[in-house]
Amino acid sequence: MTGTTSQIATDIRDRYQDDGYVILDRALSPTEVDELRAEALRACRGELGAIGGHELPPPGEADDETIRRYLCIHFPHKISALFRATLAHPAITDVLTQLIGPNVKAMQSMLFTKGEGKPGQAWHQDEFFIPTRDRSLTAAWIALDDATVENGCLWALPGSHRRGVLYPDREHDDERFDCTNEAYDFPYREEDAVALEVPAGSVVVFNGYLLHRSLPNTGGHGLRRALANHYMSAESLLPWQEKPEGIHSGAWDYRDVVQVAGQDPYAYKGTSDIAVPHIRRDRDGGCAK
Ligand SMILES: O=C(O)CCC(=O)C(=O)O
Repeated sequence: MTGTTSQIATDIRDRYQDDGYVILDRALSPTEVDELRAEALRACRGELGAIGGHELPPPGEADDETIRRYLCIHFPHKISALFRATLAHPAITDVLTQLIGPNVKAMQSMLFTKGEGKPGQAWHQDEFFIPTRDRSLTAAWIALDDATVENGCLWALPGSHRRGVLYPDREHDDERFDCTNEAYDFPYREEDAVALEVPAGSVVVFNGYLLHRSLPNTGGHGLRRALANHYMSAESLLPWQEKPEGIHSGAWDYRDVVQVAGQDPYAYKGTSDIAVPHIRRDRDGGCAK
């Protein structure tokens, strides 16, 4: 590493440790962003494979209308070689290996299309939903449009990851947000939140304990697309999703994972096919179970 490169690496690590996030400005090229947008449209058209909760568009429906039906598709990397390859985008793995360690695996992707009027997601910590044993969960949120306050960019409470505490969660009926539970009772003020406005192609890399949210797309200027991928240290077991019967809880390790850097110390276990791509419920028709 040259002195300059190593200084950049130190800056990234310092900022990540202090704030709980770093922004990689325009890490993906405009061509890569265009390809991901085109793949997002194919997913919404149902051309990539089955997605739970998805309905095939009526014949003749305009692409614009088709993509606006949905808020978020979970696990698009399970039906798309491009989304799967993007998990291991070099600009992202380069930073992940500096923050997490040499061996990194991915377990989740989420494709947000978020047209005008679609809700945001209330305050939450990703580790609440995806618990790692070593607290290494890290997100790479790739903006596929310029993300602005108006169209529903991410917001973060800088430094809120540092206590390493997971706050309680509850259901809510706040119309601004989708049906995902919200975190509450945390010692940070709304006024301290910062809007993470970033140009398309930029990546917000953030810690699994960082409190973050997004607001609705209230703009009249189009979609706010983003691809959010989740990673962790390959050394840590992942006690996520339902544990199969008969396995001791301490041994449960979710293995529907993709190795994106280094070695997998648990390669001898093989991988499984567990995650099912599906549409996230937004507030259409309410959030009743
Ligand atoms: O993109 C959004 O609107 C919300 C994303 C988010 O909160 C997440 O990826 O954890």
